[in-house]
Amino acid sequence: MKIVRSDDHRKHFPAGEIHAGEIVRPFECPERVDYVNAALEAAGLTDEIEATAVESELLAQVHDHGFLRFLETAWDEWTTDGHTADMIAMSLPIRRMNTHVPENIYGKLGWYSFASDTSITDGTWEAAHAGASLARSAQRAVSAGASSAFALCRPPGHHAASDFFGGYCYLNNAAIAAQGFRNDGAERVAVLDVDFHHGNGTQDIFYDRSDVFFASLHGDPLHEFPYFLGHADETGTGAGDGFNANYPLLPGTTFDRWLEALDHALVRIETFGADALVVSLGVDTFEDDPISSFKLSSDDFTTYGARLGSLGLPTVYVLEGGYAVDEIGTNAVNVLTGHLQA
Ligand code: FKS
Ligand code: ZN
Repeated sequence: MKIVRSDDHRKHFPAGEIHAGEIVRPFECPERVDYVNAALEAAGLTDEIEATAVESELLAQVHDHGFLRFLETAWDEWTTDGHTADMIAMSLPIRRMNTHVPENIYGKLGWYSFASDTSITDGTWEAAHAGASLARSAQRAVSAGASSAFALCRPPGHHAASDFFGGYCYLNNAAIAAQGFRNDGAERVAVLDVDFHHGNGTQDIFYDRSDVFFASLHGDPLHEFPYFLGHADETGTGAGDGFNANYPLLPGTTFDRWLEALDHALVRIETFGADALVVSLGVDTFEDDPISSFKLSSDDFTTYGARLGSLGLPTVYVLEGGYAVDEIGTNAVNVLTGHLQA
C-alpha cells in the first residue's frame, strides 16, 4: 500500500463552523491527519511516495471552469474588498433564483456553494489543490502497477460537484482519481463511497456516464446531511442510467445491516466489471462519531476492509470524513490493513 501525504492541508483551517446556531471549532480539523499519520506509522504502513501536482486539464475534466477560477481567486477578491475574516456563504440561490452568475464576491460565494458549514479562508485553495494532487498521485502509482494506494486528502472532496462546494469539500478528490484512472487507460472505474454522508458531488459528476459506476452507503438523506440527494431511486441518467447505486440507511444502522448493503454494492461493482476502484474512505460511520449515527466498531473497519480487498482490484483510497478525532487513525488504518490481509 503506497501512502501519499502533504503538509499543505494545514493551510486550510477556518476559524469556526456554524453548528446548531453556534460557532464551534470546525469538526474537520488539521489534527485528523496527524492521527491518521500516527496510526499508519504504528501499523508499519510507511511506503510513502512523493506527490506531483494535479494537471489543470484533469481538474477541468471534473470541475467547471468558472468554479475553479472562483475557488482560486475568491480569497484575493474578498480581501481586496477589505474583508479579513473567513468567507461564509449566507445567500444561496434556491429554486428559480439561479439565472445569472453574480459579479459581487459575496453573491458568487453563495452561487458556488450549497452549505454554509464550509468557509473559504486564506489557504483553502492551496490546501484543496494539494489534496487533489494527492488523489491524482495515488492513482498514478496504482495505474503504474502498485496494487493499492492511500491518499491522505484534507480537505475532503465527495460533496464537491463540478460547480459547487460545501460539506467541508472543495475539489472532488475521488472523482479526480476516477477520471485519472480513465485517462491512464482504465475502461471502467468504480467509485465506492463508504463515508457516513452521501457523496452527492461524486454522484453528480458521473451521473450521466456509463464508464464510472458510483455506489454509496450513507445515512438516509431524509434524515441526514446532505439532505437533498442520495435516495435509492437515483440510478443515473441517459447513458449513465443503471450506473449509480445508493444505499440510504436509517440513523442507528448497525454493522450487520451496513455489511449487507456493502455486499450488495460489491456484487454490483463486480457485475459492472470495474478495472479499478476508488474508495471514498470516510470513517464517520464509527459508533462514537460526534456528528453521525451509525454503529460501527473499530474492529468492523478491519472486517469490511477485507471485503474490499477481496475484490482484488487496483484500489485507491481517498480520505473523506471522520470526526471522532483520536480514533480516526485507527479506524481508517484498520480498513487498509483489512484490505491487505484479504
Ligand atoms: C454540522 C452539520 C453540517 C455537514 C457534515 C459534512 C460531512 C462531511 C463529510 C466529508 F467526508 F466530506 F468530510 N455539516 N455543522 O464527512 O461527508
Ligand atoms: Zn461524512
